Amino acid sequence: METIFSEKHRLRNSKTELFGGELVEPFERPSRAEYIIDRVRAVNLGPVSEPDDFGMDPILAIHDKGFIDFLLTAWTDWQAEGFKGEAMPTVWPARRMSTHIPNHIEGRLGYYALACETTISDGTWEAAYAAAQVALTGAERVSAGAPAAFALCRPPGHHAAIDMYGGYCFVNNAAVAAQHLLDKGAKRIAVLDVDFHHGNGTQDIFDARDDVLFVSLHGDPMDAFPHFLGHADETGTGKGESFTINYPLPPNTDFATWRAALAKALVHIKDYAPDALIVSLGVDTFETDPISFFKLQSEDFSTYGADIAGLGLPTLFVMEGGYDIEEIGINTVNVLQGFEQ
Ligand code: SP5
Ligand code: ZN
Repeated sequence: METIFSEKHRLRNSKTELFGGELVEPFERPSRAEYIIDRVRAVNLGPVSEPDDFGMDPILAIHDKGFIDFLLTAWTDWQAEGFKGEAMPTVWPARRMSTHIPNHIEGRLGYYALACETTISDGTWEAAYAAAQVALTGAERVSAGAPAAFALCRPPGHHAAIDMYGGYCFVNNAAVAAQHLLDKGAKRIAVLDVDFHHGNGTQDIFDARDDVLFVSLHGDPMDAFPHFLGHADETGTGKGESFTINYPLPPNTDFATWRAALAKALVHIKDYAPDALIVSLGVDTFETDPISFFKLQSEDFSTYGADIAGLGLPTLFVMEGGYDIEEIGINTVNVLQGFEQ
């Protein structure tokens, strides 16, 4: 399987994350991608290629223009205020407040953020842009007939909604790739999100659409980030009704329980008969992930990779989360090798 990878991921190198009331070194850090690409090379998974540049249009096909303009200038605008730390919101348009978009950067941060653990700093936009190009290049390969490709995106994307960033995500790489496949002639795309966290951004983007099926297995939002989306009763709206399917799972879910939910998800995907599958691949379901509560073991990732391959669909894997950094390369590549066996 070909891997698409850009060294520009390193430009996303924020120094702080708000965690437990303290500013800590971010869980989503550059070494994540280094461990994964090292493992890809160590097992000879296949060629590693640089992304092509598809420009801004495919990003603007998914995201609100005002939101992207905000991301482009947020760090400069923040610095212009003379603040010493990295950019983070401190105020939100909460219940019954105005939704006018403020002028001041502190107001705009609150308007466009869905969470404040994720800071914006130097290079954030450049890395997020490169990650989207990685996903687009992977989609291009699958569109051209590759049975599978791995878009090693960093920063991740599945929490980024039409006009919101957060959860370490800025541009929704999987959604940008899905739209690209549709634009290239696919009629239906399925997105299977196996990251520990609910893919609220992807769900938001395709909520009212029937040309993208969104299926997610994740920690129950009653107990896990992003807390405010991902319940089983969210099934899509309007034309998109029944094209969103959520499997929230409780703390300490083991592989047997997780795999049973995956089996149900795969039946829905098969029935939908998509032209291609996008897997939002987060390996934060691992038993020792520092911020998650599922109990998958390394060999389980190989097993479920093979389960996904059973669909027989052209498949683009798009990297999302995973924070047990020492094991992230093994677990990620186990899925890809399990798929190829
Ligand atoms: C892409 C992705 O995986 N994003 C995840 C963002 C999660 N950020 C908030 C984490 C809050 C974790 N609280 C964990 C408590 C652990 N005891
Ligand atoms: Zn996650």
